[in-house]
Amino acid sequence: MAVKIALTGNPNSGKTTLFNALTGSNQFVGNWPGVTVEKKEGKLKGYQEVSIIDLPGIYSLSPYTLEEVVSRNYLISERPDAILNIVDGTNIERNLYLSTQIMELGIPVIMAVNMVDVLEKTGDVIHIDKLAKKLGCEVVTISALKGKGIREAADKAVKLAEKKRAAVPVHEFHQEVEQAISSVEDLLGGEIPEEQKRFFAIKLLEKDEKILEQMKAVPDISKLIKELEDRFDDDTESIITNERYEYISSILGECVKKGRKEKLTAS
Ligand code: BGO
Repeated sequence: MAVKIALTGNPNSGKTTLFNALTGSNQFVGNWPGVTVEKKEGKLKGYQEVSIIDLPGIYSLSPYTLEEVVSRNYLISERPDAILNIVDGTNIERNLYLSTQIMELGIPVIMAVNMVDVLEKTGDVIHIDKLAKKLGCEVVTISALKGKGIREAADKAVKLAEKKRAAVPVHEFHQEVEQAISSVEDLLGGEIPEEQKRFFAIKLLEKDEKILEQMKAVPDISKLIKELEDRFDDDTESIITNERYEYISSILGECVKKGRKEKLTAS
């Protein structure tokens, strides 16, 4: 049976380097339908039936740029069998912002912390076991440039895709935000698959207009939004963003130890 694995990550996280290493010359390059954003797909070396889709590099699943729209629509509508989320280990704080959102899509996720060769030089240490626990997904380290760990990462992504067990986010927002999320989930009809309900509920609370446009039946959640905004004295989009950053800080505090050596550039 054909398996699709999507590569996601921030721009400059090493996605292209990893994609090229995993697929070799077995690539098809074109454009995503209707837009001039490059679409790259390839067969995973060593597997007959596994395709890797290199999604455009993005910082968030709140779609402001064309790249974010393309990546998000693919993840919501096409539903790859697994996501290989590549993270620049030298810039982990910024990269984790996207990762926390990817965990909410109800798709199996494996995280590959890239640039481990640079981390070895700077002396920074990322405790991947702790990171895996804090995020709720498997985490591996790789150097896409040196080819280190990439085979193992790909093999694990294939296994995950075959198991079809969606990532279960361990992150919980503030209790009152969680209550609002679950109230919105209850209002979502059968149009939204069960495993995507959390993602849609969060996006509705964030007043994400593109999600509203994509839904046939939109529940009225204005009262829930107003209650949260009054309680936190902030708009819901900021409440959720702030909570993500708090969560990321707690992850960094526990999982990342900065080395003493000067940070080197990726080369
Ligand atoms: C340049 N280790 C190191 N050290 N570098 C890496 C690794 C790794 O594991 N993986 C990727 N890079 P992309 P996106 C460059 O191009 O794959 C480097 O945007 C340069 N170019 O080589 O393009 C990779 O697809 C001149 O670096 O990322 C590339 O996600 C000087 O990270 C950069 C220094 O990788 C981005 C680097 C002319």
